[in-house]
Amino acid sequence: MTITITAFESSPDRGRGLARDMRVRWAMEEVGLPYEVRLVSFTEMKEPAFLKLQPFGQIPTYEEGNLVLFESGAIVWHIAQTHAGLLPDNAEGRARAVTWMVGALNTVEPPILDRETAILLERDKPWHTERLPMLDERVRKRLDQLARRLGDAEWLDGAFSAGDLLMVTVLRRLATSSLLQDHNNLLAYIARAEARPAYKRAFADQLAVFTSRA
Ligand SMILES: N[C@@H](CCC(=O)N[C@@H](CS)C(=O)NCC(=O)O)C(=O)O
Repeated sequence: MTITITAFESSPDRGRGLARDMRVRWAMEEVGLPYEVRLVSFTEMKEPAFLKLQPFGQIPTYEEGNLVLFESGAIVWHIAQTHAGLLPDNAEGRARAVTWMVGALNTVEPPILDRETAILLERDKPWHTERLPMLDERVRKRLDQLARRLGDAEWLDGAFSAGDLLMVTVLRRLATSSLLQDHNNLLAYIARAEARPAYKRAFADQLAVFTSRA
């Protein structure tokens, strides 16, 4: 059955792989599933036909026959649950991997997104320069905690899992900031993930959308 996901027709990140279709593409590549991509414009994403797939008017979506999913974390979880390669075989290991998936999206990503939103959309506010150090500090705190837990390990809990996949996509949002520089183990963790053949294929595919239109 054909699986179709959606991605930006014109990605605001200019192909740096920060849009959330990257998570889904990477998961599909890790488990070796073929998929098609339907590119959507910002206008289309807010129209009724798209809102039937994704009530918030955002990418990515996932269609597999009658099954329609949204939320990148839920999509990655579905892929990981239905195909080997992204979750451990044993129940406890799977539960721990899911814990890291939720931790990435629920605990580490929010302060990173708050900071990103402030930089992108709130520069003209009178309180912007006062607020930014506080937002930086919140991100720093999470990075310190994560770096301490990761230590010298290769991945967060044993073998590479969907938890690492989501965590790395979250951390990559900080690539243009200096916040990761204090943590060589996090930088090495991201580099290890980016060296995976599945990551490289997914990255190249999302970049091709941008370069083919540039
Ligand atoms: N929590 C959602 C967030 C989806 C999201 O924010 N998508 C962005 C692209 S990465 C988007 O479509 N932004 C356009 C918009 O919100 O109008 C998920 O993980 O799928």
